[in-house]
Amino acid sequence: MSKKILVIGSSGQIGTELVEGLRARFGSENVVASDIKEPQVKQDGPFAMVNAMDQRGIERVIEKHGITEVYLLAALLSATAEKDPAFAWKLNMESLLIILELAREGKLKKVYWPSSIAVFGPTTPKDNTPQQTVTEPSTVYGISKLAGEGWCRYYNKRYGVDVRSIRYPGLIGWKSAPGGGTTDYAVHIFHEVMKSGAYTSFLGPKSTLPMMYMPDAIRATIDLMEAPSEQVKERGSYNLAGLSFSPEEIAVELRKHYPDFKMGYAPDERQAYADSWPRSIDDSAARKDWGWRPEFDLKAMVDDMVLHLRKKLS
Ligand code: AKB
Repeated sequence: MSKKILVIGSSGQIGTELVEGLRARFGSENVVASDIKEPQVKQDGPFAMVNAMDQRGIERVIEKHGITEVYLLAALLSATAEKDPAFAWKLNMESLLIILELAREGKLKKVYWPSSIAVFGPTTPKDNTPQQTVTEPSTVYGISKLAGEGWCRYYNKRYGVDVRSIRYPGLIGWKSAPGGGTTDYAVHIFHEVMKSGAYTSFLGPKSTLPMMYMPDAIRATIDLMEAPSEQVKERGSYNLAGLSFSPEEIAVELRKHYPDFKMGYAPDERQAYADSWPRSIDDSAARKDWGWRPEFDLKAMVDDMVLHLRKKLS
């Protein structure tokens, strides 16, 4: 049977770029995008309007297209989830359990599900945070991701489900808009510098967080899914590091392109979530098991973002 991929939550920040990356690699007709909202950018290839909690609807799409692999991206992120914790838990957990069950029943060969640095909490070591360490998350988003990692490990161990996962840091890209995360400031800042030359950050100047440029994140995701099964030793979720910076540091880098750029600070409730997360991540397990290496450092990421976003906005 040939590879047929379904991306659930394809219209969000990661989905928009992942669908493009998967279609470039495996052919447009072999990647079905699905969401409850229309895609952010027009894409060639099949699209299905389906809710990630609608088990029958998902089964119908899987049967209709002969799907063999699912990338489940639908979720409420940290800031949005805190506004409705009960719904965040329901969406983030139900959608995962539906897909894991379908895989257990043999209807899918492989599953990808993203976790996050939000599984860590204030009691976790902040620098070079290890793969295995204290995980006491303080957001409902982090609680749901930690529980999800447990379910992935369980379905793999008990039923042999081939599920793979990455703990994403904050993701930065120019093709799609972020949706409701604490790390979103690192995308907003680019749009605002180009529109108005000024930005007020909702995180304080010294809030260093682990981040990653989207091309690295998409490559990591597809590489992990394509790695031979025996190399994927971590069946909860892999730590992944790209770069780490604070609002103050990205402002310095942006001033190399926009010398008059004005940065202000008005920390809000998201500051507490950021304060509970690591500053940097130890990703040696991903490097050793399936050969992960990031390509973009802060300067390379800012240069590339400015180049592409400038073109896009003009
Ligand atoms: C968020 O800020 O909620 C996300 C994440 C770190 O998973 N970008």
